[in-house]
Amino acid sequence: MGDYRMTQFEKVSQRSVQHSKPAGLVLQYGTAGFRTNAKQLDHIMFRMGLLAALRSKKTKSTIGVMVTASHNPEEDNGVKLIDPMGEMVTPAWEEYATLLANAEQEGLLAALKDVIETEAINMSQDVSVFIGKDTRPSSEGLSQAVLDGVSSLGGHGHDYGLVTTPQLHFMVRCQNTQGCYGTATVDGYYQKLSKAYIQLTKHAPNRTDDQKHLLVDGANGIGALKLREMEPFLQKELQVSLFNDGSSGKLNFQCGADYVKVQQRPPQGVQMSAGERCCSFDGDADRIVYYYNDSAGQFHLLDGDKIATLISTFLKELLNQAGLDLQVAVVQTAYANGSSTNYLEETMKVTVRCVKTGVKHLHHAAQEFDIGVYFEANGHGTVLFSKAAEEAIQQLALDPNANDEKKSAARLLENTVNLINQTVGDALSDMLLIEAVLAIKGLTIQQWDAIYTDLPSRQLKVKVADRRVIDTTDAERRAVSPAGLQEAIDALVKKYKMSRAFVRPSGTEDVVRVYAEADTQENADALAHEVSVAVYRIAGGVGEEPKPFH
Ligand code: NG1
Ligand code: ZN
Repeated sequence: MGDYRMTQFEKVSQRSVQHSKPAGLVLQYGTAGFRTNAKQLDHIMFRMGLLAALRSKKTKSTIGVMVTASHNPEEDNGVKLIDPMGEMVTPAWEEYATLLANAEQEGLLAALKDVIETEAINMSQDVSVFIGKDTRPSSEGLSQAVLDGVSSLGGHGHDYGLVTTPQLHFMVRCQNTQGCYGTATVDGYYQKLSKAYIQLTKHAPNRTDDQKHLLVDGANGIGALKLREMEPFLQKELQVSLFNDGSSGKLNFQCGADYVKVQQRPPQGVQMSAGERCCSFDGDADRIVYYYNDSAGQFHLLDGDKIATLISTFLKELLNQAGLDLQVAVVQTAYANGSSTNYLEETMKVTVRCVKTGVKHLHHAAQEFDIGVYFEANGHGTVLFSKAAEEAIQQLALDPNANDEKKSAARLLENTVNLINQTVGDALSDMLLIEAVLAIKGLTIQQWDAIYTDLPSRQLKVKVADRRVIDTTDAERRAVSPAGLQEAIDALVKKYKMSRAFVRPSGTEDVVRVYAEADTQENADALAHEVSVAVYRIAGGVGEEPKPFH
């Protein structure tokens, strides 16, 4: 009794041959999805299309698939899945992603059926998947492979083409909230954000054109294109000089947020005068850092920690004015500068929580508070408002009995909520929020920078044979294996003042990351180097032993 129509599984089987897996290749769904050289990713994309289709059936919602490798070099690419409310896919499904990705060609159907069975997925349920990509040359073909995966399970994929990562997250949430969060189009995104931004800047009426001026390094990526698109919506309330817009330079090469943060120097290709406010996006525009050169030519970086401080201070002040009793907390990782943590806890009296590296951990922790501000030091971050907090703000803004000061604060808070992309860190949204806060508070970038002074720090990488030999605890601040490593780090840290150091295996690169801070830059550099040597010797370093930093 053969069925003459092709079954779904036969179709998957047939199409998968066109996206065949190199035998023996093993890849992990890491802190930011799959990420490696683009040449190794075609089968991964097809399979993530399949998995997104299953996730859509399971959740009866739209799921997102973003093709990007963020701040990695142009020859890399990657993919991550977006859950219905616009957040990172839930951990159990990261495991399925790894399973599907590593099934050899002949085992793919069995792996797929395993997921279907374990999750009891109703295969007659409809499928809706939103797909976006960054500007890498490889993204075009790879996003086609995702679409192929979706359609071979009979699903409908909506291809948004070139979008920033946070725009796709935003649109997934809009779609699954039936428009409550906004309209699921790129224009809908510009409209929502620009409206809120223009409302906020009305509270800073006398700004000069100079004060509205911002230098932006687009990392030669998608953020540059999308900023150009958004500019007309901002009605000259922000006046941008855009550099590294992708017209000639290479993606993330000597520019972009990661370069500026890790190298602690300005990007190539930006003409900065003393005191001018500048910012850099990363390659998919979900990170932002600010910086300026002072009149002595000294470079000053304002990273995710400074951003979190500015935003949480602003929110706390507004809540006070509004008389709203809502708790503001800041979520950081071990990479947060010690001075920022100190300032937030001691001076600002806000709750600070430290979690493991990776956006999903920060996002999750931030959800536990009325208002959770989360930022990685590298500039990825946003603010989450609980439903109760949003309702309290809205109610007060409409309350006929509230006094003018309270009402005005509530309206400012309302527009702040609308300006923030609550799904994920968003360079465009964060930039507008920072610009609005500086305008309303009448702060220059130097005054913002002076809120607290960073401890000098240094980040390094060490190559080891297998980075999984390093296991950590206490939000990655201590290594539990290999034996002797933590003791070695403790002994080195003791040699310096105001010092701290930790190591952890990277989730996106085949390296061990080393972080150190101390009272002077020389000491931070020396400590980072000494810890690198300890990692090299105790954790199976490969290649040459790390050389001193200078
Ligand atoms: P890994 O490679 O796991 O350190 C890096 C960043 C993370 C996060 C991810 C995703 C640092 C030290 N690490 O992760 O914070 O942003 O990339 O892009 O910045
Ligand atoms: Zn990114």
